[in-house]
Amino acid sequence: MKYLVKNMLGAMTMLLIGIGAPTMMAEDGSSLWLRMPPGSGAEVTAAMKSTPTLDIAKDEVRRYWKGVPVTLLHEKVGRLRREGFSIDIDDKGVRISSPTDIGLLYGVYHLLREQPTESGTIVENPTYSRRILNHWDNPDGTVERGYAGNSLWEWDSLPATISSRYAGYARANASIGINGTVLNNVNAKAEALSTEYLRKTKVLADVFRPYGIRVYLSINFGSPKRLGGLPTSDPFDQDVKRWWRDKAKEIYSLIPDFGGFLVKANSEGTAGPLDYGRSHAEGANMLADVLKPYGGIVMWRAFVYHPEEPDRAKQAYSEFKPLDGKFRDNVIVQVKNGPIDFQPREPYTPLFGSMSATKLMVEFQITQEYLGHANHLAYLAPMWKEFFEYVSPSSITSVAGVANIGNDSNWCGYDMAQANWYAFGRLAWNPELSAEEIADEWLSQTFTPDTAFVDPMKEMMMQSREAVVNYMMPLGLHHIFAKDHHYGPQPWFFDPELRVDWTATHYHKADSEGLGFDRSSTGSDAVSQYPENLAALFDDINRCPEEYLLWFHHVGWNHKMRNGRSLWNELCHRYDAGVQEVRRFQKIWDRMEPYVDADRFAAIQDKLKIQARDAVWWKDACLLYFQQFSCQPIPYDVEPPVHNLQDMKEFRLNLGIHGNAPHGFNK
Ligand code: GCW
Repeated sequence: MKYLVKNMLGAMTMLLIGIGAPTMMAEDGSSLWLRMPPGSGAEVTAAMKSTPTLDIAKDEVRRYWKGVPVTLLHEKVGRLRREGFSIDIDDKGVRISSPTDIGLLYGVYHLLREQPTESGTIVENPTYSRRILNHWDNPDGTVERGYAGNSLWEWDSLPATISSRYAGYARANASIGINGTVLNNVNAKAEALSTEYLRKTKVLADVFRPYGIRVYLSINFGSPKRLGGLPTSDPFDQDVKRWWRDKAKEIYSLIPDFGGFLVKANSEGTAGPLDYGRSHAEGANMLADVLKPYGGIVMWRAFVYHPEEPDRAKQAYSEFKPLDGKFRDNVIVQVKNGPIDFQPREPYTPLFGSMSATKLMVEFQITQEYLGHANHLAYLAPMWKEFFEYVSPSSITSVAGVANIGNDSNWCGYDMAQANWYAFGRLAWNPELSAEEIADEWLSQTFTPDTAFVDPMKEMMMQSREAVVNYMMPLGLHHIFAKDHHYGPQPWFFDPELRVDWTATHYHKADSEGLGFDRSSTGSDAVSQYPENLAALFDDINRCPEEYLLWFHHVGWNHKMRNGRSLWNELCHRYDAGVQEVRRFQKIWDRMEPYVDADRFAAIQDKLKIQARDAVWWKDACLLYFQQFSCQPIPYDVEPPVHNLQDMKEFRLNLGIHGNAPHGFNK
């Protein structure tokens, strides 16, 4: 009887929830960090004529601001730049001033984020005028290195159908100051520039414009030939130039504020000016001249490497440094933060600081191609801050980040990965912000401002990237990933049929003597590409920062580390520390249950479980493999392997859709 009553009550509750309580809907992470509680319908006035951007700004205030009346003003106060704003608050009202509508919208988002209560003045200017997401999205809906489902852009149903997520995407970006988006993969299909696709692109640009977001496209340098049917794509050919000029005219007639082109040329098999005996600068300048009359720019990537060059880390510098000063002023050379490829840790690319007559922008990777996809917690702000410790923010002109966004309901495939999208935007706005401050902001907005939650979570986020480095490739190891999917370990990977710089053994060079890639002055001499003081530091095995040791040196197994351990023992301890850290993260998260909704709590708990399992997999695979060369025992105080090497070699990742890492790996 009791049982029946209980069940009836249950059924009635379900009914009530179903009818009257939409707030009980499952928490799917789709609101990102934009979870402001409803405002008090505050009064908001704008001294100027309505525009779509101002309407959004006013609407956000009305819906989410709980305070004194707000006035929006077009005004160039003090040192305000185009997108900058100032906020003056006293007990009678808030006054947001900016020379532009978008500056006012940024001011509103700042107000809502900070919820300031005391009187005072805030002045904000973005450090960079271009803060751009790079999507590696393909026209067929797949996303290269994307782990959050398919592309957000529904090309098949555009231009007729406009998904509500387009505006949601634009709003999220505007709230953190991102003002540009490259819609398609740098491995670009020529069809991206077809009239059919440009019409679709125009619709996206129209949705994004009120949020201050400009659209850019990646182009295939071979488009005149592939799309235009010309016999060549030689940048010096008159018909080719005319083709590009006509294309630019078509683009700007549809999208008057089109941002420009992103180009991956002569890299990993893409077409480029070198195919015709022209230089990167000559190719880039031809496009720059075409876009110049419209105010467009060319972002030309420096991600190049050739099979003939024995050290891939030296390539971008060797190829681009001689071109310093040869690019038009509307060309920006886009350089990855590290000289190889978005590894968990790399020293910075030495091109930064050495091309004073060329505009440079940094390319960060927000999507975690090499840091556990959308399965591992790796808060990337500390990594990007590390870059800025070596590269002065003022030596670059703009910032790009490879997006981690897809059509998953939580946008990023992992609630915690949303922090990296957020952090990218905030750092692109102001690289001086600390990684802690950003984590604090994100946690408070995304979950709860309760310090009992924010403090331990912030500490965990701050340690998370280092944990990944430790269980994947500590002490400067790099690129020992499984071929293609870049998820699991495969330090033994070697294929004589493949170019050597696509194999793992090439990067770690383990042998009976030791481990690491010798880039010192007696090795590949990559050190010489750095400024003198750093070159000397990196070159000296006893002074080289230990986090870069195996990047720059081939180090003996018994080499004494600064803490007194041998290299082998230290390696074992680092792998172990990575694993133990993830277990600690699991415990921290478990204690957060009271502060978080049940759905996100369970989702993050699941992901941490996967990460803990993967960390052991990495540790066992790498230590057992390297042990064959060191011929030394794993120290007693390091957790012994639970796998054996042969099994690990036979395991294969069962890759899910579009190369997404699954939740398990199969034989
Ligand atoms: O990191 C490598 C990736 C490729 C990518 C390339 C690039 C878009 O593995 O998937 O291609 O870099 O940055 O061009």
